[in-house]
Amino acid sequence: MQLTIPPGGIQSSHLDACILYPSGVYMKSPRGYPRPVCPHLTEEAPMPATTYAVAGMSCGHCKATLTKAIGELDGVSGVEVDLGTGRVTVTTATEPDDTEIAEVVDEAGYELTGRV
Ligand SMILES: [Cu+2]
Repeated sequence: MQLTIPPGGIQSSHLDACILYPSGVYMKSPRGYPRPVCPHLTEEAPMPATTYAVAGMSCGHCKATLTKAIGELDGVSGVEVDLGTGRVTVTTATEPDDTEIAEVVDEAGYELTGRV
């Protein structure tokens, strides 16, 4: 079966209601329309977010440095740094490699003390 992802990708709100139109494009099914399981459910499954405790962050510069350093790792699609709580949440395509993340945090001058 030929799959075509519409421009802009599948919206998450469509995930429970995707049907394949003859044009080959998945769109939200009209109300009452039978709803076969959308193949994008597996492809577009929510990416895991892992939160780490990181010591040594104090300002916006720290935040920017870590966001960039961790964001450059393979498979990382998002980095959220919370200076107030000293936590860094990393969104990844697959289960993140803690050792690899700890390494870049260390290289940037901070210390990853573990998962939260
Ligand atoms: Cu700083």
